[in-house]
Amino acid sequence: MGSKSDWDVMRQAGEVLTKFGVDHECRVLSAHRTPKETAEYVSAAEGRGMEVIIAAAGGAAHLAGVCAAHTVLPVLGVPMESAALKGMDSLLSTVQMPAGIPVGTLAIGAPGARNAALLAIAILANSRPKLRDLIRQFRAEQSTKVLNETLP
Ligand code: RP5
Repeated sequence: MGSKSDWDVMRQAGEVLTKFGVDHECRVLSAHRTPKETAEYVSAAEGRGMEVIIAAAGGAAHLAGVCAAHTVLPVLGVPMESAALKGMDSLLSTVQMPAGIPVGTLAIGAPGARNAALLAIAILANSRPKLRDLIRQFRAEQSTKVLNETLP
């Protein structure tokens, strides 16, 4: 994520990955404030065995695009909600990538954080049948919870 101020939201992505037993690491790296370190980290990711990168940033949110420019791993972008423009700035600057360098952009804020983790898990599940079973189990539990809702 681009700033520690993103952590309260992005910790939810980590919680989902942990729930599914997916190894991951969380770092603060900024496209603007630490451009060299960001490029180095992402360039080394594939060699370190990483398979998916989730990049979250707010405002002029260039982090996911910069990550995607430095790796051929799938990059999932999470636009953080911003004070000034409620995350519309983050959304547009994450999603509007030029053809040739894709970023899979999720929803603004917490739903995007959680779904980025779930989408990363779905990507990993292509080669891990046990993870796919866990996704099915998660969906079934989610459906049951909705169907059992009671209203006052
Ligand atoms: C972005 O600027 C970060 O991803 C964060 O969402 C936003 C504000 O950062 P701080 O000023 O709170 O560090 O780079």
